Amino acid sequence: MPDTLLLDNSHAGICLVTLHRPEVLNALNTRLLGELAAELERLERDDSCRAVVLTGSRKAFAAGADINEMAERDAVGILNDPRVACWQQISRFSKPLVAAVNGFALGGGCELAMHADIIVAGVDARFGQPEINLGIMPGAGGTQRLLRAVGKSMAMQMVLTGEPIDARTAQQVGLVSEITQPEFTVERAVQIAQAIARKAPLAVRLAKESLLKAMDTDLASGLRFERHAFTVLAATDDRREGISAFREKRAPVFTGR
Ligand code: DAK
Repeated sequence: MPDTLLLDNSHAGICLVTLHRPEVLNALNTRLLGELAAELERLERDDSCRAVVLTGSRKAFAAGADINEMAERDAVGILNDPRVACWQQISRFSKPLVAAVNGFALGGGCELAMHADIIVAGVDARFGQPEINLGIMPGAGGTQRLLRAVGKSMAMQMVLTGEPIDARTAQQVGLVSEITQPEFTVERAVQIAQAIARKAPLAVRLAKESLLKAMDTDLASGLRFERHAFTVLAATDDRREGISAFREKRAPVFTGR
């Protein structure tokens, strides 16, 4: 059992993963990142899990990399840093991932939230990349995913000043899809995950992959990928079922084939 994560499987089809190092605002140390990477790898293979919700506490989603642990690493240690493999593992997760963010999402915490496909935030959430204040810079996608999410000017401002943005600004610039009262953030994220979990699994998987392609490829290649994925889905039982259900005015029963 992981000791830096709380796991809740009480919502059908959904696994709710809660970061749990409350004494340090969920600072991401090697243990937590390793446990999270391992858990996502396990959920990847678990057919009963259709989508994952990732959250932290009311005060902090995560306040970044564990600065005390970072202080122990020199340049050589960073080159062989086991956390790099954890981040790579997390970024390969192919099922839908919804982040429910309350409080601080800073540094690695903001980067972790950006690994999610959808971010729902409490009104009190703060997103920031304060690494510059420590004489470093983001190292887990904070320059790449943030720029793609919020555009050049806001990403530059956040990374170069280290100043966080609030939830409303995060929503205005497209980092966050919805804002809720903090007590409902997780509930809303679970609702969204459940809505996705009811759809045809192959369609969800390929749609996610296709959307992510748009982040890192040119339009022609992205369109080629989309056409290919669309053609693959044309041959599925779930496509036949979806269309039949519509015509027969009933709810579809998807099988994932
Ligand atoms: N690490 C370790 N401990 C932390 C922490 C952190 N990031 N953030 C907070 N804590 C601890 C505090 O030290 C404090 O512990 P005690 O003093 O009680 O023992 C406790 O959590 C409560 O925090 P505060 O007392 O500071 O609470 P406040 O409400 O006053 O302030 C705050 C909250 C979030 C504004 C403040 O704690 C803060 O500024 N925290 C640091 C935020 C930060 O700079 N984060 C960026 C870290 S650098 C990598 C990839 C990515 C990264 C690194 C490597 N590779 C792929 C290798 C990422 C780097 C970063 O994220």
